Amino acid sequence: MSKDLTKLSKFLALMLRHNPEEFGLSLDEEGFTALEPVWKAIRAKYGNRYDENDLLRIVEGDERGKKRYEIYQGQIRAMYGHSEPEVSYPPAEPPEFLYHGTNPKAVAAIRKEGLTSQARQYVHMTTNLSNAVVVAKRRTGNPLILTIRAREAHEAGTVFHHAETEHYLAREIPPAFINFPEDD
Ligand code: HQG
Repeated sequence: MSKDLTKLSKFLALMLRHNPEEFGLSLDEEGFTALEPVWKAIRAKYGNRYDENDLLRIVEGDERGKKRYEIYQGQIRAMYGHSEPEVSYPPAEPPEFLYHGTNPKAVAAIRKEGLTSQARQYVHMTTNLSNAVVVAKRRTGNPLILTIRAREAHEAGTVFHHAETEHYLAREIPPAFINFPEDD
């Protein structure tokens, strides 16, 4: 994705994941909002720099095939990653294992209390090991990949959601279902 489109994608994240009210948007319980006011906010910030094709390219996914947004019947939503606005998903059965990339400095706390959602609404996990590394690299030069025994956690009562092809969410993951690489 060109740098210019990354800018627009980040602006969409601000509006659709973190701060819809600031832009006069209200999200429904699945995170959808009408496209029209979203375009209004894009034009207010960037004038005519972006058109519908740019938005469609972002929705299709970035160069790694990572999809963040979805358009459906004149509405748009962020598929995951929300902080403040409460977004709900149907429960889903997870695969046997999921991955979560993190910072070695967080490991002591995660061993004790498990993975918690921090500033977001859910803990984010992926089926894609290399994308887990990319996520962790945003925070550390020394990424550490945790393996979540997701099927086992699910059977013990943790509720999972399938937000996007590679992305699963849960409110928290108890430490008993996390494999730490240093324990191998
Ligand atoms: C850590 C990206 C201390 C957690 C990706 C992470 C992702 C704890 C950080 C999505 C902890 C939270 C989300 C505990 C978890 N004590 N630290 N008990 N439990 N942590 O950004 O997963 O590219 O909220 O390991 O695809 O890094 O933006 O979550 O390091 O799916 O579209 O606290 O963001 O999507 O960080 O990333 P984040 P994340 P985009």
